[in-house]
Amino acid sequence: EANGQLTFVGGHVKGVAVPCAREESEIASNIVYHAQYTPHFYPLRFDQEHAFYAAAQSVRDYLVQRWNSTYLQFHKSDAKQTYYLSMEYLQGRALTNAIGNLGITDGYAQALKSFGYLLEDIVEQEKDAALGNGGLGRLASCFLDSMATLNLPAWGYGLRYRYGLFKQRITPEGQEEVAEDWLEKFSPWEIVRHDIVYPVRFFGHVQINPDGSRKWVGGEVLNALAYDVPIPGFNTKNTISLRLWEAKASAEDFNLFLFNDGKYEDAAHFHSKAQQICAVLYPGDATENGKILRLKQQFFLCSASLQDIIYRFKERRSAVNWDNFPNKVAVQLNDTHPTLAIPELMRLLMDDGGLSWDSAWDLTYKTFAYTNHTVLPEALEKWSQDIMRKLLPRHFEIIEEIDKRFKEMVHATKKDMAGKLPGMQILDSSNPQKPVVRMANLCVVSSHTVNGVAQLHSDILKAELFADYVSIWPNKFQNKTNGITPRRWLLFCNPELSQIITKWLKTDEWITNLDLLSGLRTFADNEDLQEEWAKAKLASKNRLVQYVHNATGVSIDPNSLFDIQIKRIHEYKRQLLNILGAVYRYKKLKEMSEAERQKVTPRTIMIGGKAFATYTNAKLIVKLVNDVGAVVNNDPETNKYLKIVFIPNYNVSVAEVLIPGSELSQHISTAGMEASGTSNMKFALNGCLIIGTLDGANVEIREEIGEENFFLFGAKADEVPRLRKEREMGMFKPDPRFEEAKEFIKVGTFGSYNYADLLSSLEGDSGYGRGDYFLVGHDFPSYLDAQSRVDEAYKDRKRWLKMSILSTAGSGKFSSDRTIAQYAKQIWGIEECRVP
Ligand code: GPQ
Repeated sequence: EANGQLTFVGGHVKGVAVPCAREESEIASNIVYHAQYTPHFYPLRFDQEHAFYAAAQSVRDYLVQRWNSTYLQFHKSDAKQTYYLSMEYLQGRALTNAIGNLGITDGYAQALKSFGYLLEDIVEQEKDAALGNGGLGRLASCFLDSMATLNLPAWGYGLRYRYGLFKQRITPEGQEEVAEDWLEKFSPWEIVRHDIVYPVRFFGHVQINPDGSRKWVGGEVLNALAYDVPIPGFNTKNTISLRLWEAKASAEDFNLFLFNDGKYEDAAHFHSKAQQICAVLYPGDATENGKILRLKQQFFLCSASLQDIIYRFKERRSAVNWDNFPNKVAVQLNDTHPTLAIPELMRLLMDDGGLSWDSAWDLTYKTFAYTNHTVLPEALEKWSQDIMRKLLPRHFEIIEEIDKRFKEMVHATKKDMAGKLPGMQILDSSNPQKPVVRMANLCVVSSHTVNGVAQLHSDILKAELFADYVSIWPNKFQNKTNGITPRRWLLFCNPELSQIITKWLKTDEWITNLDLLSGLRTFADNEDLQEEWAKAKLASKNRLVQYVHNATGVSIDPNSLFDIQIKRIHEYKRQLLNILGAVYRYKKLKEMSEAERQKVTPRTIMIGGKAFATYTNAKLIVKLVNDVGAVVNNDPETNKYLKIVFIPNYNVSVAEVLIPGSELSQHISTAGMEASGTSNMKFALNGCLIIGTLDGANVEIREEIGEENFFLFGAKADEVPRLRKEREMGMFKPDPRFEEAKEFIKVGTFGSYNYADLLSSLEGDSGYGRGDYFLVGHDFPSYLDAQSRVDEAYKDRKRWLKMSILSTAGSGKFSSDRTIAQYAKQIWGIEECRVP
């Protein structure tokens, strides 16, 4: 228009036709259009990879149109919005999800067929976007899916890491990490917004102005550039954004003088600094440089996102009334990683906005909410005060002031709690050599709401980690049990089972109202359903057999019980308990006669997961599983009855193949240590039975699906401290079966490496890295008993199928739609804002 504005009609610019074909022929011509006119490849070829990129670009056209409509709707309504700040997102692949959510899967399958391609081959061409480590990052991605599907005005903010989570290779030495170049070619889903750029400062100093106000100046300034990824909702036009920041230096920072003087590296000094920030997810933090880089990453996310949030707040009103800010903005902190958003908002409001401390604090407190995802002490972030003061001098001042005022408040209004201040205060200088900032404490003090991620976890937070704060703010603490998106984790990854569910429930509304799955309970004994159910499971198992063969070369038997544990490798998750149980099973099989063996339930145990690159014991566990598998799988005497497979490079798209094909899955962490777990929910949803401890969300899953359908074992969370103490007093008597399993490894059954170092962590009564802190020995006998109950149950096919159906039927609660609806109502105070 003459005023320099574009007029949008239904998401696209007035007068411009947009291809929004549903017909196969039109979809095909859109794909061809992209292959021709937005080419990224040599024109005389059109192989599977080219077909993927052209198809994805054509899908993006639909998304862009819906995206624009969504922006417009949010802008016009000026509704309160939620901003989800997370250092991690584990998005996985996007094509199946996008066409599925848009309801055009059949059209794409047909169109690709006309080029001689199968949709299932084309989707395999996409690389996983793995901008996260594990559960916390995948939760963020499930939440975005639900926010879009529930038509909530919400944004995700993150970082655009060049190399996401490493690729795992398995060698005879164990795990090897290789950089994963997910952007090697390009991502068809991201759109760079060249006009959305904010400066972010590091280092420098605080300047005190004549009027007493303060300003942060000097240091280095880099730019944050926005890359947007569309997040389509299911069965709605609403398409929200995941905005990922990339660090850039400006042309002015390029020193032409030095360059022409032959000093090429010095000339591009700032450009290389910028590249470091978004180079990798979680840079190693063993060195001081590594720590500074990680803190830079965190601040970069926080500063760019808040500037963007404030820009949007201002853009929507002619005069700025800051009082309105918390009525328009809710910020959710995904763990403590984005905590610096708190002092950054204070700084922006006071130093740029001219507000007083009290006004700025009032707005900040009403804006932030914090989710805690762990009670493990080593995972609670503590930053060196020295590093923080150096990198962010103004923020450090603000944190000191928050801490000071908090302590004053306690002395003034909660006198009886004053004695507890050493544990509650933000700055901990009790070790003068290493004074630290406790990020969780900063979050609790500065947020209006704090939540845990499963009922048991939230109870532990209130009773232990944050107990003292509960006396001060009894209403601040909530529970929001995690959830998973039923689109990716059932509808798209398990179409066979989905069809059966729709057929028996006579509706597909379960896709957005997962509680309807409980309707399957009535049919749990129905033989027709059971037969259809078994057939779907077998189809998924066969797909998994193929996958395992391609990935590892190992042939597995689809008639054996498929037993899976997939998650990050960590001592508290106790993959070691699993493998010791498997070793014991193998030893018993070896001791049996062939006639006895024939009565045993055949099993295939699959274990997958990545170990942090510097976590020695976790890496040894990976090696042990592989070493055990190499012997067991090649033992002709027993390998009809037992196989043990390590699944390499576990990630989101691998999970989408493994979970539908699973029959038993292991969620066996030491009670009280797994905040929630979310793969437990994915398995149960796909009709897989669970062997597990009373930990995290297992507790609620068992409640929902019925205790008779859950293989429970192990110590309870409230027994763990006593058991550890008893062990320290030398009162623990190991079960002989436990000693037998360890001994079988030590004598060299599985190769020349004797694992003395790893196994010694399970021995002794106490000491660093000894004394079996995770209670593997204590829980081992009850674990074996639970496994025997599994073997018996599997022999009764009808009973097993019934339990499987009841698992799915009881999974309704674990939809992330439910979780997000609760956050929206009980924490954020936001409402639906639907594109008409
Ligand atoms: N979790 Cl603090 C992570 O994946 N990474 C982290 O840094 C922290 C927690 C997990 C947690 O271990 C699981 O129990 C949860 O299910 C998951 O977060 C999501 O809440």
